[in-house]
Amino acid sequence: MPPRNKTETQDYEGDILGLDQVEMIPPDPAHAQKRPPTVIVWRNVILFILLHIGAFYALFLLPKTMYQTFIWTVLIFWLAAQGVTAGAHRLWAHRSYKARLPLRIFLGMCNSISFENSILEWSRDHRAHHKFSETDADPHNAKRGFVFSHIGWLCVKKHPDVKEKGKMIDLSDLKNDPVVAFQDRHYMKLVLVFCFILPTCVPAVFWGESLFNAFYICTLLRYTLVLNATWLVNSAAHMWGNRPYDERINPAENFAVALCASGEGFHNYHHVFPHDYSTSEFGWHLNITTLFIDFMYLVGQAYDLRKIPKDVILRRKLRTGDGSKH
Ligand code: ST9
Ligand code: ZN
Ligand code: ZN
Repeated sequence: MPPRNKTETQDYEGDILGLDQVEMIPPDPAHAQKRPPTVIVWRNVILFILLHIGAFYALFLLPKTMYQTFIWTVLIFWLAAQGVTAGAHRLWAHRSYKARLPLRIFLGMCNSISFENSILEWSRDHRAHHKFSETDADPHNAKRGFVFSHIGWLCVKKHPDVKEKGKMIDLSDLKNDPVVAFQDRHYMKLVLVFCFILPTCVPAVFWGESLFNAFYICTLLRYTLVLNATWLVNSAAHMWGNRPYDERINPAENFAVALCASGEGFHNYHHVFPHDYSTSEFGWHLNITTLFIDFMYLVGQAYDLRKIPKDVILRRKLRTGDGSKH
């Protein structure tokens, strides 16, 4: 492995974005009871139901699919995943490494395949998720249960605290990044091309797959899988697994989620050290995204990779961990 640029590891206790410290806001049952009534956004409910029915139907088309279409679906899944993990999450929301313009453009395109809201909106919600973790100001507050943190939060109006406290979040770095600003401005057009048209048309044009099969498998099934893999980080990885770094918080080390979500399941570590570019104590272990960023570092597209020193991790484990090995 090439040596990392360690210039920024010294500020691990004072992250510029203020995301490194988990705010230990004590539970307030009285406040939870005061929650305003949930307003369901039926348009989203119906669209998600239709999407999942389409994805389920696509499973029956798989045996009749050309093998090239299958490979293409895996590739598009992987590109969309990198757009979220290496892009929106590790680069833009956490600034855990820096990327040159070509890589930022590539990740911006990949992110548009994922159709998970623009990088700007995704990062704003994610910064709120870390800063106000598991309170009403956290957009997918896991204290409201599995369904809410998985998909429910996208089907209801946000809690007023999300909007109110979210105003405290600084987004100037994102607004000043031309790739992020461009993607936000042209978001729906980019999604139409990268999430829907390209994944569907490439198999039909290049190897004669039917548009019908390509639409159901490469678009609906792949989109549904990427969404659910991402949502598992908010739901399952906030509920099940060991807590070797901080037993006082719910985010946990969940290997199944790490596998599905391209390396993003080491969530106890990530909430304790959110600006580690690997989102894990370890490198490539169940973590294709770290492999990808390391490769980008090798070819000069990624730099200033931030890694937490081993002695700091060990001290933290001894102080607040649950004693589990991993
Ligand atoms: C999707 C996102 O799926 C998934 C994100 C998951 C994150 C996971 C993180 C885990 C770690 C990374 C793991 C990656 C793993 C990847 C694996 C891949 C294999 N702060 O939102 P609005 C204000 S998207 C501050 O409309 P409503 C603001 O003024 C799926 N302010 O609220 C805003 O105006 P504007 C597809 C905030 O009306 C205004 O409020 N997309 C904040 O309550 C209104 O905002 C969908 O399904 C904040 N945080 O509606 C769309 N938030 O924006 C779903 C809001 O103009 N979304 N404000 O500045 C919606 O339809 C709506 O947002 C809503 C709420 C109905 C949910
Ligand atoms: Zn989390
Ligand atoms: Zn994060």
